[in-house]
Amino acid sequence: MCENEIEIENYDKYKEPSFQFVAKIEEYHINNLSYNDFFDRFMVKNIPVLINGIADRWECQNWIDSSHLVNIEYLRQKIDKTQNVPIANCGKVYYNSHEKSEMQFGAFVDYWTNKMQQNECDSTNLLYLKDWHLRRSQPDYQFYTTPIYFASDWLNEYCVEKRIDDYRFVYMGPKGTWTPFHADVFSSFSWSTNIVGTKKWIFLPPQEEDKLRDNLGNLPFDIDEEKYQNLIHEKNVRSFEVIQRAGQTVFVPSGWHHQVWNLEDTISVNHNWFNGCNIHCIWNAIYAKYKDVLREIDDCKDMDGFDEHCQLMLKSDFGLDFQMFLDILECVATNRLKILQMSCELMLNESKLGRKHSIYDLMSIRRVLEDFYTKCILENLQKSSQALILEINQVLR
Ligand SMILES: O=C(O)CCC(=O)C(=O)O
Ligand SMILES: [Fe+2]
Repeated sequence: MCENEIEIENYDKYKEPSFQFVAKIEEYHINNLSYNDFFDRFMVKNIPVLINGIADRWECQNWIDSSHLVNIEYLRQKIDKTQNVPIANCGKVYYNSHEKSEMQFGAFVDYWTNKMQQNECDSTNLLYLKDWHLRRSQPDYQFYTTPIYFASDWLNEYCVEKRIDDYRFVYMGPKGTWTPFHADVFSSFSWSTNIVGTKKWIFLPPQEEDKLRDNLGNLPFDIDEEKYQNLIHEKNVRSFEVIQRAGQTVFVPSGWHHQVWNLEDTISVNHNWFNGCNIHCIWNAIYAKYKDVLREIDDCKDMDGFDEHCQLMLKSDFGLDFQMFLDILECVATNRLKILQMSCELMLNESKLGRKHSIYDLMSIRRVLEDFYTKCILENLQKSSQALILEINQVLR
């Protein structure tokens, strides 16, 4: 196996998705955690882990000054100040998130500099620059590389190949900024590396969040509120606290709800992503959302084009519809089939995807396609999924 190969030792042992109860969140250094170990102990089992040493050689180490604080001057030099960036106001609620707006990066940096200079910490209406596509907006500025553990990333593989919006972000927030209680988009994984500063995370394993729902089924916005802290106690809600310091990376598994606070001025790099280990979670989440749409517009089910209309609603509510889900699987499967059939190499960032990993990926795609085929009532998509299953069968058998 070459040094930069993303490879697993065995694919047969992962025939069915497996989950495991966790007692605590473990911590590793990259020198003691191979790709296969990460895959086997955390990614397949959908368990969080804290990893040290990932960012040691990243260019964005320059974003830290000699006092271990944010190096604002360096940011001003490197980053285009006129670009518009997404801003959340942590003091204002809009539906189930913070109120969003945009401002120029230069104006945000001025705001942050003023905040740092104030002795009195006024924590009302704090502004948080989040979900910022800096990598895409300044592609020549290579401030980090995707860690090998997270390189099997079908979402960004597809988005980059098709040149559509990716899910690679930077977060910058003054001390006191925070992200409300949520699970990630599409039920995807995320990873987050702290460049500078400290974050506090509270994690709930999947389904534990149900104990916090109100009569209408709504989840809390802020689990710090006294009533939720009491509920967590009374209902014995399992939760884990993780303190993430500069240089540490958190792996956030699928469907684990979490809330996050910046305990200091903090900058992180985050990706949302999925792959063969959690593709069934993505499909289950799309399908559940589709069922919600069906229930919502049940009274129109006899109208012409009802199925297409459901898909439109799914795309606008959830961000993914059946067609796009199948497109992603087709794109990823085609890349893996080329590796196995034509001995092509597939480079994912700087790492080569191994043969056994490619087989594992195709097995996961086939498993989810079989379910897709039985549940999808759109004839053209049924046909395409069946054709892809046959193509995979020819190579895997
Ligand atoms: O750092 C934050 O404020 C939120 C990060 C997050 O929710 C994630 O990476 O999934
Ligand atoms: Fe998240």
